[in-house]
Amino acid sequence: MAYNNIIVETQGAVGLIRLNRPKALNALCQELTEEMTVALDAFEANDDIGAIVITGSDKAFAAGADIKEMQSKTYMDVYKNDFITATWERVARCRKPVIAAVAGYALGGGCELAMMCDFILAADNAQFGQPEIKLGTIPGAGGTQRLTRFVGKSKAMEMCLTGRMMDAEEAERSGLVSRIVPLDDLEDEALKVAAKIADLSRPVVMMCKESVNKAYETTLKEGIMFERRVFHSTFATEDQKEGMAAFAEKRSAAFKHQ
Ligand code: CO8
Repeated sequence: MAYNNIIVETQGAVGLIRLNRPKALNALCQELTEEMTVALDAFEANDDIGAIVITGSDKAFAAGADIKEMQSKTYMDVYKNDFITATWERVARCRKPVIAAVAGYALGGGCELAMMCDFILAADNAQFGQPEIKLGTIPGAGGTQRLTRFVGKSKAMEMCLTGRMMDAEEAERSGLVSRIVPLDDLEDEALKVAAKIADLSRPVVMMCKESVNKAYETTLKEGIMFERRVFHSTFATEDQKEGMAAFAEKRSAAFKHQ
């Protein structure tokens, strides 16, 4: 498929999706949203891909949903179509690991998109925010929910109520991003981390991701039980046998992804 708003590449076992609407600071218009879904479906279906990186430009990961496209929509338009967020949840439903490599603005839906990924690597110029309140609306793709889980109620509340931005340092300090990388190194670093993950046992990586995500959705007791059962089930994979044999034999593991 030819994409108009994203650039899709593969680098070895890593799928790279670059948001590409530079004139609109990568605002997430409807067409971009649909293209992202198609690209993710293709990477998920491709056995040669073990991890996915989503990135933007040096100036903007994404400055939010497309305000100009949204402004005239009525309640019935957005309600009937479950406007935009139902589609974006595709990112959170990915079974393969997805890394957000964020430089510049990650605002509104851009911040929400980054938070739907499994972890966020931030360039030193990254700025995060949920400025919807300044537009007379509220975050609509998980901003009030995921941001609160990442940074706690007080900071999330302040950010959502004032719309102020958080720089990379503050985002790292408060647990929103896993770490900060110099802007020039961001993409290489994200691809390197993704390649490392893609080299591991892919089914076990998926199980691990499911288990960490469970921590957000259930009680500690149930999460621990879920984890234990998944841990047990890794023993049914060939890759667990290979991984442990390789350790004992002092060699690198050659996972077959099964
Ligand atoms: N939508 C549409 N166009 C945008 C957006 C946007 N979100 N952000 C920037 N642009 C456009 C500008 O209109 C401008 O276009 P033009 O040159 O034609 O006037 C161009 O991008 C460059 O922008 P600026 O001139 O404003 O650039 P600055 O460097 O001066 O400012 C800012 C950068 C601070 C990022 C500024 O552009 C800004 O405040 N943008 C809006 C940020 C915002 O409010 N985002 C939240 C949008 S609402 C939302 O995301 C709801 C989420 C719903 C779910 C989404 C699911 C993923």
